[in-house]
Amino acid sequence: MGPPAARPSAAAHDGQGPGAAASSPAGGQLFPHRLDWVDGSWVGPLLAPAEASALLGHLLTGVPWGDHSMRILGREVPMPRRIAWFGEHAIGYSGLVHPARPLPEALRALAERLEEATGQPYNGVLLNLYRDGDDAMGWHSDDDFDAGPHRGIASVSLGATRRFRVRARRGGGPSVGVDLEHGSLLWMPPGFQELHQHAVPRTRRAVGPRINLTYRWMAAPSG
Ligand SMILES: O=C(O)CCC(=O)C(=O)O
Ligand SMILES: [Mn+2]
Repeated sequence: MGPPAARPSAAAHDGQGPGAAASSPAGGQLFPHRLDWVDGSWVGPLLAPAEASALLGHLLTGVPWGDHSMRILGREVPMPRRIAWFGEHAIGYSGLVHPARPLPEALRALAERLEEATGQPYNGVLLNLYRDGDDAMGWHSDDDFDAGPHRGIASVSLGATRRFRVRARRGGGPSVGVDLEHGSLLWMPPGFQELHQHAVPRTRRAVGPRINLTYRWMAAPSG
């Protein structure tokens, strides 16, 4: 990672998709055809379209999706997406504790591929299901859990292409966006969450369902 930047670097281009060849390996493993993005993050194709479609279909029907609510300006409102958690440890999310639950085989196999691609292990994955363009995710950073020594996040997208936006946590400045396509991987390296927030805004385009999987490492709870 380069030196800390107050805002996304000039290398980020709005709406740019994967395609640029990588010159440097990630975590000691070469990941070809990636686009280097903001402050050490990158996006690239991970799963072939048929493989991504098979996984999407499997997860849409096979995952126990949960509907939750969130508090905005003192009001309880439905969360505009469905979620599920699989991981070695419980996670606190949206005001609830989601218990530890072993990763199903397909998600464990994907964790191993991500470990190879990014050079970091993963022991948990948060799944978000965006049913259509009205489902979205507001500005936040993935820093509300103890990631121990493995602070990178690997984010796999399946289904409809949605724009993922990033902005500096401090100092203002515009956000930059990248389209996350079916079967793509976005890598957010250690240190990224401390500097940046991210969001998946609503879209007026008619889009079908999208599932995003954020793979994380969570340290064992102390005490
Ligand atoms: O859907 C996405 O691409 C982002 C999901 C996300 O930010 C999260 O799960 O924390
Ligand atoms: Mn996030």
